[in-house]
Amino acid sequence: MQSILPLSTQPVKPGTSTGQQFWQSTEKTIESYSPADGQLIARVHPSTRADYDRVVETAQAAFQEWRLVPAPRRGEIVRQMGEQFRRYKRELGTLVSYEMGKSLQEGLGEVQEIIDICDFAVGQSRQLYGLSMHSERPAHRMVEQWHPLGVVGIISAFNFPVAVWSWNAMLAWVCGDVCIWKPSEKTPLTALACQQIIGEVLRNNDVPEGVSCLITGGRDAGEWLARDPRIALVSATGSTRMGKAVAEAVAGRLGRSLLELGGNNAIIISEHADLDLAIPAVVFGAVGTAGQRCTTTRRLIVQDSIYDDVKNRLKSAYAQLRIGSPLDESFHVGPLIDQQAVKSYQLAVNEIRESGGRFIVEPGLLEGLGFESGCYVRPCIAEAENQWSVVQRETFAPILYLLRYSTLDDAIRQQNAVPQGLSSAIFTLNMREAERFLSAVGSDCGIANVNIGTSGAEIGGAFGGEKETGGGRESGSDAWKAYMRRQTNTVNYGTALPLAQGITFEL
Ligand code: UN1
Repeated sequence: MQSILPLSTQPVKPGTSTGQQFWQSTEKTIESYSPADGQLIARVHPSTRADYDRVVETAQAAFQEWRLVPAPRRGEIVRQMGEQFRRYKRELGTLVSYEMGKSLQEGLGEVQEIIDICDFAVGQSRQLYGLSMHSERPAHRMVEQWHPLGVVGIISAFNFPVAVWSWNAMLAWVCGDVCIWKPSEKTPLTALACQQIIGEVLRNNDVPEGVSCLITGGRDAGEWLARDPRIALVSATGSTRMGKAVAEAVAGRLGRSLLELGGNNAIIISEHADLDLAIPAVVFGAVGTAGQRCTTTRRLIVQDSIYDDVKNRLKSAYAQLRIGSPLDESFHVGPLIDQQAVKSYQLAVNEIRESGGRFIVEPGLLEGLGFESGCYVRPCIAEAENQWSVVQRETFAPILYLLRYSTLDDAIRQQNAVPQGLSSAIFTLNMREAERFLSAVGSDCGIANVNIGTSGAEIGGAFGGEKETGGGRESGSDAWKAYMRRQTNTVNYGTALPLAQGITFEL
């Protein structure tokens, strides 16, 4: 494990990844506890405002050079980073699992997402295409080109402590931008490990100091990025509340933001579904990462005629779930991130009961040997109604709401009747139903799947959602465009000066 972490018995100081340390010491430290066993695993210095300003200046200076490096060469450096992440997959995946609490499988899967986006970004580095247009004027040429944007601020959440950073950073780098990363204060150590892993590549390639920067801290540090006109793009992942604050601050200075916020994702199970596919998809979607993915399945909308069958199958599937240490691969479900998350789970459970909800799989807090951190809760299922306020909100915990429908249009209406719009899915073997769900009158989400669940998206597609999910798109498809500025060029290579729109102007 030590090989991916700075060797020090002192609280770790963040900085730029090539090693420069210009951090002021503060008495205060951020403490990272593992929800797996409740142990304090590191103390990290939070950045001061003065640290932050130094970082931004260093990043700005690095940008002056980095934007001149040919994009395929930037891609080559990202390729080498991908190799490093392949080399350290197990160590980093284990640290993700230990610091964040997701299962080792999912921790390794998260590092695999980094490797995948590195590969994607390498290809993208040779495909930063602009269009060419035919000018309406003779002897004129019109094209558009894409230029690097500047300093990109990345605010990431605890639940995907490293992958979401990489979707942003790898693309931003091939696009010629430089990055300042503010990881969640709940998972600072995995972020420091990533900086350490790529530091070697940056040093070996003489990449300017400041292409990859890290600041640590809570809300304050996020606000510095959001309010700072030197930050060309703020890409933020987290709660809708946080996203609204970032969006307001960035919009107030007419900056750019890319938001990936809460989800309230539903799966529709039609009477034409293959339940052998649907049930495991629902269970993985609802309890994977202990219900703390933004793509977690929170609502299940089941057709009346198969409702009881689905309910019974879910009960027996949940009875087989094994809850325990995320590092032990024989368990399906690990802990929540901290005791504050446990409180939100308990509050939601109480509210479900007060609203008249009936649990078909009971909630609960696990105690005793192996559960000393106090963060392990039972995944539960409640029969509920879509309009209840508890159902309308995203509770980051393994709580699944069971809803029912009679007609497909009613199912789609319920699926869309929440403030969030990230991920959605239908299980059906009926082609008409599937296509209707994907049509303009179907799901209103950024992600809509057929016969697979709501979570576990591949990096190749654009990732993000509508409404309170924030509208941003990250990772695949043409998400790279958010990290560049578009310039339209019209060149006159003739001997006359014809004006557009047929206007004549003679002197
Ligand atoms: C998140 O929870 O913020 O689709 C990201 C998924 C993962 C990413 C989730 N690939 O579930």
